[in-house]
Amino acid sequence: MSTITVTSPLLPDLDEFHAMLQEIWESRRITNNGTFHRRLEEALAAYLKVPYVSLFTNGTLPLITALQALHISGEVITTPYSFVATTHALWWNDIRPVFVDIEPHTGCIDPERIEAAITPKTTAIMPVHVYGKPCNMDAIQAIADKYGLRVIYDAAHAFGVEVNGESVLNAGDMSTLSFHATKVYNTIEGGAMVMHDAAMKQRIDYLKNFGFKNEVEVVAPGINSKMDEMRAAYGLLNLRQVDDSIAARRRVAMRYREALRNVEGITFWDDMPGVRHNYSYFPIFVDEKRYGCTRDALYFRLKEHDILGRRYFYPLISNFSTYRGLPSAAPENLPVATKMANEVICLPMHHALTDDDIERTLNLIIR
Ligand code: T4K
Repeated sequence: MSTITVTSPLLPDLDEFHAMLQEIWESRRITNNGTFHRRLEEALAAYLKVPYVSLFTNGTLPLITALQALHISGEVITTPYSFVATTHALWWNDIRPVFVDIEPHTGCIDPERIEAAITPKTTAIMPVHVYGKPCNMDAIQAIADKYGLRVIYDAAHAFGVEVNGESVLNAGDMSTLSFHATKVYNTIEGGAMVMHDAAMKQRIDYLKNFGFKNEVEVVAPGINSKMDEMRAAYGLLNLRQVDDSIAARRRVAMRYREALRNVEGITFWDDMPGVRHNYSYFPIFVDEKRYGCTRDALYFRLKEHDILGRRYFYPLISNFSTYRGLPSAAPENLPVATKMANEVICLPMHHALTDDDIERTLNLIIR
């Protein structure tokens, strides 16, 4: 029986990719803001309905660079329920993370708990649209405006997500994306930053190229995080098929929901009204008492049958050794996140799942 992985990369047509590689080979321009890099930035800005996009080599460096560009220091309020890169970006900037609990109906930071965590050292909020579920952006912005805080969204999971026709990437001061192989849209490794004005786009473009403004001027101690031409070309091809991929993921989500709706002890989220979801993940939550076995028992049962779900995001970031000692990391401060991390399994979710794959997975959950 074949292995079913939690995700599988969207791959461009090899012949088309080869034709693009041929073009790159002939031009001999293989990186440093080449033609494909520029074309992909424009194509993404149009697709995502955002004013400016700056490409990066992954989804972690735009987070680190955004904090640098906005001169964020002191303390930043963030969520413990995310991939560890979110908090690591703060650590790399010598910023103290302050963890705030999440909403049970989205998994995103709970705006009602943010104000209590603000201190004179707080300079920003870094929320995550976890699994592509939109944060409560209006409430977060209202708090940020009241206290003069910046908002940087980790939108690694939120490619193409819209609320009432507006991209979630337009919220806050900046948003960052990951184009890792495991994401809805991938450039193998890759990422991007979305910003609102040309001056910031210019600054970010300098920062991701060591800070160089021209051959002789460096505006700031930047980093090297430029996407190369091969990945940009690959990204252009994948952009053509991402809508079909999202539609295929949606069909998987619909089947999972239909089959699991009345399974005692298993819960999941439905679509939110007015939201264009990207179905990047399909988390289910296992209530041990009602389901009759633990989350881990179900996780390992799936694994024994070559179905590789993932316990994203267990352990919580606040439980990793680097962050465990922070006062805000105490489990009593994070009851909703702690419960979610202990109950979650992300089921296989990607465009290439067959009906057999889906039924094989469901049959092991519905006993
Ligand atoms: N912020 C958030 C909220 C994030 O979730 C992430 C990354 C970031 C920031 C940082 O973005 P990047 O710097 O990574 O661009 C994955 C990814 O490495 C990571 O990008 C992602 N989030 C995180 C949630 O998950 P793993 O360790 O779970 O991946 P792995 O290698 O176990 O792969 C999962 C499954 O996917 C495998 O069982 C097989 C399948 N797979 C994977 C790869 C890489 C394939 O079929 N083909 C492949 O090439 O981390």
